[in-house]
Amino acid sequence: MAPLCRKIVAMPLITFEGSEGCGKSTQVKRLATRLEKCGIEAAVFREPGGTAIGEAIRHLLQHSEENRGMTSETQLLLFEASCSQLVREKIQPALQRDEWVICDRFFDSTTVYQDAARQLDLGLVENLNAFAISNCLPDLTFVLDLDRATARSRLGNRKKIRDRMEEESDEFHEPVIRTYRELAENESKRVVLIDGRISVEAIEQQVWNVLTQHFPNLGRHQIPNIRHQTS
Ligand code: ATM
Repeated sequence: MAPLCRKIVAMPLITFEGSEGCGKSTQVKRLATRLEKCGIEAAVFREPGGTAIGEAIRHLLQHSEENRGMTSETQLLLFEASCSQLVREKIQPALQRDEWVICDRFFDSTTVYQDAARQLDLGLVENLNAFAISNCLPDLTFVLDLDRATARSRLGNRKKIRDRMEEESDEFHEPVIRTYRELAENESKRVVLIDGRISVEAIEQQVWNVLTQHFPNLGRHQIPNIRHQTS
């Protein structure tokens, strides 16, 4: 496997991961708001997506009717294409401008979904991931861990139209949940597992606690990328 490289720039790249219905998008928004209250403007992106090309790829993958027959191999390459565009067009420039970056899914999703769930070769997926993310290995990744039964009941209550991937069976989603847990065990310095069954507020607080441990000056208005401070 090609080595995953650390960023050269000092600004944090934070990613959120988890199986469907786990509440990660809510936490992405809450973290961005909380950082803003500390005077930190974070750039927020999602994967797949985040760029015009990435959003077009997202549509191809999730909704476009004529693509129902898309193979797992094609899906993998499209996810990698979206990621590589996002990294070069948005994430690297944002970090270089001294902005914090938060991403709703990133390359760990590709490892988990394309290898564990779609059963593509892990070595191949890891090599493509390394190529796509270049030097942008996240500083911290929060995985919201949610069992399938709870996710199913949450999703049942949502009004949103379900996309093609959300229509996958439990047999598809179970390895996703399991592999995220393994990832957190194997990469415990970077990947933090949080119980997705607790309240939205409690999850937000846990995320914040971890973040302030990692970045001790956070909230004390001393870190270099604080914007718009008047006093
Ligand atoms: P969100 O709706 O959470 O953004 O996820 C999009 C779907 O794309 C999600 N499917 N489900 N369920 C996970 C999937 N996905 C991959 O399969 N590989 C990837 O690399 C990424 C980023 C997402």
